[in-house]
Amino acid sequence: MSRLKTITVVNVPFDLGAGRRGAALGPDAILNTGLIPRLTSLGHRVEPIRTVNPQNTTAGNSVNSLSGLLHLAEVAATNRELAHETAAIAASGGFPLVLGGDHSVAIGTISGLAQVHRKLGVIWFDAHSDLNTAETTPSGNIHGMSLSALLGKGHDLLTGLGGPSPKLRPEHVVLIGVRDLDPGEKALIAAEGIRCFTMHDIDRLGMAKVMEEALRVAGDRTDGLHISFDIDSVDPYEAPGTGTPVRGGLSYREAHLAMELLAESGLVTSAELVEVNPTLESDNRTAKLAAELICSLLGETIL
Ligand code: 6HN
Ligand code: MN
Ligand code: MN
Ligand code: MN
Repeated sequence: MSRLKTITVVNVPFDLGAGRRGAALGPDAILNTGLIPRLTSLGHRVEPIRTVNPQNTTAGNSVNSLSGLLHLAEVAATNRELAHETAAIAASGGFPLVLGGDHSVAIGTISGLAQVHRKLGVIWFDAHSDLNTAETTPSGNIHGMSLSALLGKGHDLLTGLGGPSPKLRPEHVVLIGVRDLDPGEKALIAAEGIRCFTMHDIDRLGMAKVMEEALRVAGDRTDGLHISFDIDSVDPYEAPGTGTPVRGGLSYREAHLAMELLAESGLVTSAELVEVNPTLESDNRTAKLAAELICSLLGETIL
């Protein structure tokens, strides 16, 4: 796969999958840092931006408390539309770059990609694992359930979105940066045998070794590699503008090194950057970091 890509940015200003509002402002904050000219100067071709325009309303029966899932109808509708976009971009050989939004948008991004890549590998950077279900969730927030839905566990409206379930096989998924798991998530990681590099593992092995192994797992007999990057994987010192910060995360350089090694691998076919919440900071620090990490992933180097 060529290092120079035809990139289509898909904005998803949606935050009803999270417990607090504000991540809907993430795409604009990231773009306002000058992301597009920077990608162009790397030699990529950048197509006109697409925006998935969800009904971001809390009116009516949007809180579906019967199922225990908050805003299920809105999450499903937004992700259905997003899946159409990523499927079309991937089918035409382009590189979909999704800007969230909360992490529930991974359901749409990856459900679309799975229509084109039957054996998609995913590297999921996150302080959390997003492996809750309606039975195990402590919050009802669907952004904590996106990876489980993609693995076929959860509400039919989420698992069945944009094609048959499951969208991903557990042996093709790698988690990196994890440090806050709920009991049901720990059980699912063990039951499914999902590769999980916690912060403890990163401390012990170093990020270079972790990425080498992650690429081996997610790149082994897969036909595409997606990067789902929750900005809360990075330490809150560098990324304070996010809704569910957890201490003890990736350092600035660890995050960049991971992106640089992914770029070097030449294997990445799509990416998403989620959970930037500009309302929680005043200096756009987290959006700037997000844009930088995207550029590292897409080939920007120090020298
Ligand atoms: N995220 N495990 C918690 C929950 O509510 O299920 C937090 C989830 C955070 C989700 O950051 O994408
Ligand atoms: Mn997440
Ligand atoms: Mn998270
Ligand atoms: Mn927790």
